Amino acid sequence: MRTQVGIVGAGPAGLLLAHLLRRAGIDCVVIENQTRQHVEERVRAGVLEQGTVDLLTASGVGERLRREGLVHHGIELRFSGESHRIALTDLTGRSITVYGQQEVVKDLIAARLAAGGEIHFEVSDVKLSGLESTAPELRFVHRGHAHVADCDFIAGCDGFHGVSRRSIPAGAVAEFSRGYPFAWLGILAAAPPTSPELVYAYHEHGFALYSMRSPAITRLYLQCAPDEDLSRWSEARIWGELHARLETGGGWRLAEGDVLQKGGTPMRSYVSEPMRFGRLFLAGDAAHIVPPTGAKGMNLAVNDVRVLAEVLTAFYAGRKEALDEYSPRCLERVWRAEHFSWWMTSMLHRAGTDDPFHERLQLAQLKYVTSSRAAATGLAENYVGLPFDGGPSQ
Ligand code: FAS
Ligand code: PHB
Repeated sequence: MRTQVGIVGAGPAGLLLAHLLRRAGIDCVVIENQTRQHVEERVRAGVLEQGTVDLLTASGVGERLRREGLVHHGIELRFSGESHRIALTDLTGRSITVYGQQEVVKDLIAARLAAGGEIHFEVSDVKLSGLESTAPELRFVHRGHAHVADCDFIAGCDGFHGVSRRSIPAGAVAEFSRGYPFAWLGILAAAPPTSPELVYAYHEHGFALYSMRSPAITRLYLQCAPDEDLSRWSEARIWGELHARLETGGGWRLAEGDVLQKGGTPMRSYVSEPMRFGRLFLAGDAAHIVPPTGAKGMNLAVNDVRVLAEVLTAFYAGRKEALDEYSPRCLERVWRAEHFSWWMTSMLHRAGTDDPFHERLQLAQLKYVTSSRAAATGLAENYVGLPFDGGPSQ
């Protein structure tokens, strides 16, 4: 088959890129190695930045998001038995929307299929070649048949463990990474949220995060060991730790409910530079990973493909040099988000080792960010999402 852009991966990055390219009149092929059901049911991110909401809405896939998304104007930081609200909208004029990543994926799949586009699910044996030529090839097997897509460009939107980044010759990229001595255990519970906003808790037992998905579904995370055996976490133990870490002296209580899903999220900071090799462009988790404490992962993927759709549109309009803008423009935002995600993670998680100096630094940072308008504004403007391409933050 012949296409302008071969897209590997039908997660938020690949699907939104396909949507934006179609709107620009650019043809693309989307291949995905999982089933449609798998990608639509995979529970991951939950917080959309203002810019993400605006982009999805402006590009015509925000109708259900506007109807079902929960718009929030603040978050809470809990430590030393007290709760402190960060008034996101008062401080920045922008808000966040709580809307599960899987809902965004469902909306984008529906939009592509409704527009007559295709998504090749359950592909295998994906191979990229000719990346330094002007006619890269995407080979894959689908329903037992081998296919070759002759492309102008390939977009590697296949996540951290995908094939795209691994198709770049060693030495052609610089990799930057940082590990953490903890991970997250996450649950989805059939319990009505009892807090109107998200709660980030710093506690001697470890970090906990209170989030939600709907008026009937609560989303909760707690810090655990990086190699935690989740089978050792009974529901009773999970709820016990969540009560201990989230409930301060203020009388607020966490509502329990049936645990619908339980899973682990590894903590990693990672960037691969540049986000391009010849005619291969990496976007989203294929190029970078952030610890989820800052709720940046999916939002970064959105910005990457927003820029990629722009530069590809410029290329086809005759501005060949636009391709060179992609990686540097994306990396500006990537590194800002890497720092913010590392900073939120370092401030809120117990390091696991007895380090009283580090704990006092954390408390000093938490007290400062909840008592100084300037410090709170710094957290807020990163959390709601800085304007795209470094525009004015107010
Ligand atoms: P994705 O990984 O979402 O999508 C890549 C797609 O490519 C997948 O569908 C995969 O099946 C497919 N693929 C892989 N290899 C392929 C191949 N060889 N051929 C074809 N297709 C292939 N972020 C937050 O902000 N908050 C969170 O709470 C949060 N929780 C997370 C929990 C988990 C377990 C994980 C892994 C990530 C989490 N993230 C979170 C980050 C996550 O939301 C990512 O940032 C987001 O999924 C990035 O989207 P994509 O870049 O599209 O990558
Ligand atoms: C979520 O609701 O899944 C969520 C919210 C905020 C985060 C991470 C995950 O920082």
